[in-house]
Amino acid sequence: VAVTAMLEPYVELKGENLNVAKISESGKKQRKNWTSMWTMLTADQLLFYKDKQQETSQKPGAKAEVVQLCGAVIEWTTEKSSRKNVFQVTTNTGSEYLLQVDSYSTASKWYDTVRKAIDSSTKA
Ligand code: I3P
Repeated sequence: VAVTAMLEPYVELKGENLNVAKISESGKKQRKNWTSMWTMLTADQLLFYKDKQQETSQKPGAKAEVVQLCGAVIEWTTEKSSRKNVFQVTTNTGSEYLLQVDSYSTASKWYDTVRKAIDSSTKA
């Protein structure tokens, strides 16, 4: 078990505040509304929480928005926002999320790691 675990690529990211705009839900266009979300990456999901407190909250209803990465597509975009460092995640059910943060190094760290999670969870 330990050996297999070591061979798995490390794709998780701990919580960090990213700006998120859901622009499409199941293929239906949504009004763009940028929100700062406490974001985490697991091996196959992006999790959006209102804030860091909500992540550890035991209260019912304090749930994350879950984005399934199996079969998703990620790409940088300069056309869908006037903001810098914006990338889009499109799920296999047709939901589209824009993610953004002013720091390029933070944005590219998230982009690269989410891309790896998409690749490994899609292959699995
Ligand atoms: C939108 C808001 C967004 C902006 C969007 C506007 O207006 O200003 O921040 O996106 O531009 O429509 P409203 O709050 O009235 O809905 P960016 O910040 O990403 O540029 P868009 O219509 O060009 O997407």
